[in-house]
Amino acid sequence: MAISRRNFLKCAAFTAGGAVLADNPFVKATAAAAMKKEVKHVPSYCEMCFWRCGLIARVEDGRVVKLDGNPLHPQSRGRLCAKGNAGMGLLYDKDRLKTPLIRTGERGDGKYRKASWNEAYAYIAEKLNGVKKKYGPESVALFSHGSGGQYMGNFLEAFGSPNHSHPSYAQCVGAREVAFTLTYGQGPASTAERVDMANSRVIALFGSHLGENMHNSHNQDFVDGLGNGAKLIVVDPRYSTAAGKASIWLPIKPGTDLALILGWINIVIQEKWYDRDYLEKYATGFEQLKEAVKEYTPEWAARETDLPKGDIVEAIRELGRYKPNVVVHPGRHYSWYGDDTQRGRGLAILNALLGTWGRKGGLWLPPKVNLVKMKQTLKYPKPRRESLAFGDYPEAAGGITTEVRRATIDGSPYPIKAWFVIGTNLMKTLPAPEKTKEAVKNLDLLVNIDLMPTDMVMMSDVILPTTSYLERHDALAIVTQKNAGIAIRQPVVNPWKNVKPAWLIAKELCDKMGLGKYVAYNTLEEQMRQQAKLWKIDYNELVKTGYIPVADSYHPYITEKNQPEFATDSKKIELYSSTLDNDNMDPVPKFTRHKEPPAGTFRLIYGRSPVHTFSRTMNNKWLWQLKNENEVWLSATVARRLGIDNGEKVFLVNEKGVRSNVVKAKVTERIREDCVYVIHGFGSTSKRMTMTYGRGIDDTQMMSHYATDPISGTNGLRVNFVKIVKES
Ligand SMILES: Nc1nc2c(c(=O)[nH]1)N[C@H]1C(S)=C(S)[C@@H](COP(=O)(O)OP(=O)(O)OC[C@H]3O[C@@H](n4cnc5c(=O)[nH]c(N)nc54)[C@H](O)[C@@H]3O)O[C@H]1N2
Ligand SMILES: Nc1nc2c(c(=O)[nH]1)N[C@H]1C(S)=C(S)[C@@H](COP(=O)(O)OP(=O)(O)OC[C@H]3O[C@@H](n4cnc5c(=O)[nH]c(N)nc54)[C@H](O)[C@@H]3O)O[C@H]1N2
Ligand code: SF4
Ligand SMILES: [Mo]
Repeated sequence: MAISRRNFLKCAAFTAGGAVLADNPFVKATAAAAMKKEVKHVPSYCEMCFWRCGLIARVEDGRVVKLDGNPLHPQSRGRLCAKGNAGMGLLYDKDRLKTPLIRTGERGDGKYRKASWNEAYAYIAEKLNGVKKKYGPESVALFSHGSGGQYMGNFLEAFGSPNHSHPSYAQCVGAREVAFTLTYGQGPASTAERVDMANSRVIALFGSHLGENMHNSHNQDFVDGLGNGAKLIVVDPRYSTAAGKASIWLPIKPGTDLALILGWINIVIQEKWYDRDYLEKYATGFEQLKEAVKEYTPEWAARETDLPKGDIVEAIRELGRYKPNVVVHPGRHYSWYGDDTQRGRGLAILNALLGTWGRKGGLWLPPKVNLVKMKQTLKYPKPRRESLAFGDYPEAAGGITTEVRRATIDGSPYPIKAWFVIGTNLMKTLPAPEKTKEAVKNLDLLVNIDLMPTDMVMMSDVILPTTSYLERHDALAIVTQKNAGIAIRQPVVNPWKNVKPAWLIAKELCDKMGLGKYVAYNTLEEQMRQQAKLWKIDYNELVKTGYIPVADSYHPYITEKNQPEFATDSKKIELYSSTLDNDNMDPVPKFTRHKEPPAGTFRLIYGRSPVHTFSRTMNNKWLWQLKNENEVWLSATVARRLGIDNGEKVFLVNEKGVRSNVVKAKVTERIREDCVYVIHGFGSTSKRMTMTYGRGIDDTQMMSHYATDPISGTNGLRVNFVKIVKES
């Protein structure tokens, strides 16, 4: 049994106090203090990123001193990643917002006065009523990321607006969800991606820089798979951490992934690597697919992708040999080049040909859970107008942030005049940040609900400071991994200063606007208890353990009795998409070339640091010590040509002449010559973020361009070209 810190201190105090130092008053005082320390272990779940691992907080005298993974929770399995471990850095960040603030100067000049919550609500209510009267309730929009979004979403609906948008759709995973839904009738993730890497014989990654992209149990599965002898194929213009573990690394020309995918599909069909029985039973459109891809020969794919033909062929044969216990990882961050739904369709089709959906080592089947969520008791009013957040994109499946921004600028199809922003730093998250600034100029009201004085927060009219995930309840979470369970988020410590959780802010805003009837609870916990009762779960037990598994009747793989269901029109896997055909889009993906970097410029690509999440952790003093600035990766050949030494100070200039901050050059053989790479999230422009202000390159600042996917409406962000300039 491990000695707890409390017992250890007790022992130490006892020996010290009992012998030589018996009369030392200082020792007596500390010993007494140590004896009195109240130690608690409180379970909850993490939101340093959106993997939402179960955690156990060690709280001493009301202060969190350590966070560990909850062994019961399938997404942590007893461990947290570095970001999760550093949660106290957010909780106790001295730069945190402490009280509501109302702007007194011009937008963006950083001048605010402290306000009470009532004053802040009154200010918001007056402006909202003005917008409603002049333009209608639908002229209010919400941008959200994270757990607070649901409560503010309820507020928006009660107010009468359908304009809720999410960076996790248009700047992240949207195109994947659309692509897989077109093919399989649903996406490849439930709570998290259902990739059975721990049991795969061959894993292929397109981008998907696992190990840098640090989602806890996903990386555990990846490592287990490699430990079990899985072969790894990595397609990445950069020799990523994952590429370092690969038996085949394909340093693809950026933007040509679809050429490789189509080439592979063609080889699978020509060389008959596909799973014939599986396709006969579950898929439709094979003949049309075969016909459509026959022009995509290995020679052609090699030319387009700048990869050796032999490697292309060998990699796909390796997948074919071990099918169906293999997986072409569906990926997560999809907003790359603007043809991202079609790239996703290609990955979905490849998996279908290899028969991986519902197979061990492939993509496990979605769990069927019979857990009904509590319904809104009173129906929200029907919005007078349709949401403009879906644009004109035929398969848009989520609110598109950049559509709301566009409508805010040009007022069509109707004006947007107020923004609520919660849990997203739009200045770092949406491409073409100059457009975000332009849109904000048109607003009558901009409210931000956040913990930190970020770039976006410091543009607001009203700043509402909120609790961190360690200080609040959030609605009970259904966790669906290979099994299902319920997880609780509960305060591990009392909220500090004058901050409030999002559920309370939404409720109080509803009250203020005369919409209180739409909120059926006094405290969220009251509702959580009701929900637990409905699910026949012991709430008190959940409070103690953090996670309770629910009925285990679930089988991850296809068997005779356990058959997959596909919610497509044909009820089969659609290799040829009739929906896309109806939309006048390519029913089978076609390759189109993307613009290449003009001479003297490089394509800007980006990714993650394993110890940071987007732009939200850069001011965290623990993580700051691990990494407080990014660098520009550039190829050693290019560096020689430009006379840049490793570690030399450089900056980037984009096609519109926008200049980045200065950082060190990382001269390396680990990247192609046609691109440069930075880690996303750095380069804060907010002086109140004292640890991170002005540090590092902001990739978003360099993204004057983006390419819109015609099917899903999501953004392609890897279409910007930059020059590298030596500071000297
Ligand atoms: N530590 C940490 N982990 C995270 C996050 C975080 O913020 N921090 N965020 C989470 C979230 S929400 C997401 S969406 C994911 C994002 O992480 P991923 O889904 O892994 O993102 P990708 O864009 O697929 O991968 C980035 C890699 O793509 C490579 N790349 C660039 N251009 C191309 C190209 O044209 N073709 C190919 N094949 N590769 C290319 C880059 O070199 C880089 O190695 O990470 C998740 N995990
Ligand atoms: N240029 C570029 N743009 C990108 C990406 C990229 O790699 N490069 N990645 C894209 C991807 S994959 C994603 S998912 C998005 C992520 O985009 P965002 O979710 O906008 O990510 P962050 O920049 O971390 O902003 C999060 C904000 O939430 C605040 N916050 C943290 N915890 C809480 C909380 O509990 N409550 C509230 N109310 N606020 C909180 C933080 O202080 C911060 O202001 O960005 C996308 N945009
Ligand atoms: S992966 Fe890390 S940061 Fe994300 S939820 Fe899990 S412990 Fe927290
Ligand atoms: Mo994301």
